[in-house]
Amino acid sequence: MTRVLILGGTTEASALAATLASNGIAATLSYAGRVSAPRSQPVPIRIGGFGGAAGLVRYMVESGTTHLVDATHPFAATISANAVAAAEASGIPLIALTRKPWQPAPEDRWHPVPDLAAAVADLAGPPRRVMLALGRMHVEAFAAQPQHHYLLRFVDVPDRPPGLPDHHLVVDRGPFTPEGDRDLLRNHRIDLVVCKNAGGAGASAKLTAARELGIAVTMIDRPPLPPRREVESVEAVLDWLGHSAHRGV
Ligand code: 3Y8
Ligand code: NAP
Repeated sequence: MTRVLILGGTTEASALAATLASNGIAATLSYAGRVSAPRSQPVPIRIGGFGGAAGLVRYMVESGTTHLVDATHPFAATISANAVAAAEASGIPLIALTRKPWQPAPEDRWHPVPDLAAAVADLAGPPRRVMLALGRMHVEAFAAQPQHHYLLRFVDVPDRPPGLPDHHLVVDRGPFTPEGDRDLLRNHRIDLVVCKNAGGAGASAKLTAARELGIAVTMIDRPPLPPRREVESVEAVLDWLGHSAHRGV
C-alpha cells in the first residue's frame, strides 16, 4: 500500500497533492507552520517541524510512509538536507519535485548575487525605492541599508512592525499576476526588485512586470542542496511512484 509524505509549501506540492488525491493514492502534505493559515488541501495535512532528520525518520516509520517527496521551496535547504538524511537512514525512497531556476531574457536587467548578505551589501549607496519580494523571514537584514524606501510583501500581518525605518507593507499571498505586480511596482515607483531565484510560476509575476517596466532585479542564487533524485513535473513523480509501487517497494 503506497503512502506518500509530501514536504510541501509550494505550488508544485499542492498540484501533486491534488493529483494523488484524484488517483486515490494515500498522501499527507506537511507544512512547517510558517504562516497562520496554510492553504487547504485535498489530502490530510500536518503542520510543524519533525525535530530534525531523526524526527522525520520517526514520523515516517510510525505513519507507515512508503515514499517521501520533497516538494519544498529551493531555498528551504535545511528540510531538504534532512529529507536526504532521513531517506538514507530509513531506506524509504526519496524524490524531489523542484523547478528550474529562472533564466534572464535578453531584455532583463538582472544582477545575480550569491546570497542574501550580498544582496544587502549591494544596496550601499544613495536612496532608492526597493521591493523586497523575500517574505518576512529575511527583512531585518536590510536594516543595514536604512536609506532606502522598501516595499515589503508578507503572507501574514507581522506581530511587530518590520525594523526598516521607511517601508510600506503589503500583506498578500501568491500566486501573483503580472498585471497585479506591474500595478504594484508602478504605483510604488519601485526602481529595484530584490528576490530569490525561486523558479516556477507562482512567484514569477514580478519578473514579468519588472521586464515590462524596465526595472532592475537583484536575483539571489539558490543555496547548495545535497545530491538527490530530482524531477520537475507531477507526472514524473507519478511514474516514480507507479514504478516503485509496481515493485512493491
Ligand atoms: C507556509 C503555504 C500553494 C503554494 C503557494 C511557490 C508560490 C505562492 C510566491 C513575492 C514572493 C516567498 C514566500 C512565496 C511564494 C507560492 C506558494 C509562494 C514568495 C505559502 C505557504 C507558506 C509559505 C511560506 C513563505 C515564507 C516565505 C515564502 C512568501 C500556503 C503561502 C517570498 C518565497 O511570512 C512568512 O514567514 C513567510 C515565509 C517561507 C519566504 C521567507 O523567507 O519569508 N513562503 N508561503 C509553508 C509552510 O508552513 O510550510 O499557505 O500556501 C506558499 C507559497 N508561497 O500551494 O499555492 O510555489 O513558491 N512565498 C520566494 O519565492 O521568494 C513570495 O512576494 O513575490
Ligand atoms: P528550512 O529553513 O529548510 O527548514 C527549517 C525547519 O523548518 C526544518 O528543519 C523543519 O524543522 C521545518 N520545516 C521546513 N519545511 C517543513 C515542512 N514542509 N514540513 C515540516 N517541517 C518543515 O525551511 P523554510 O525555508 O523555513 O521553509 C519553510 C516552509 O516554507 C517550507 O514548506 C517551504 O517549502 C516553504 N517556503 C519556503 C520559502 C523560502 O524562501 N525558504 C519560499 C516558499 C515556501 P525540523 O528540523 O524540526 O523538522
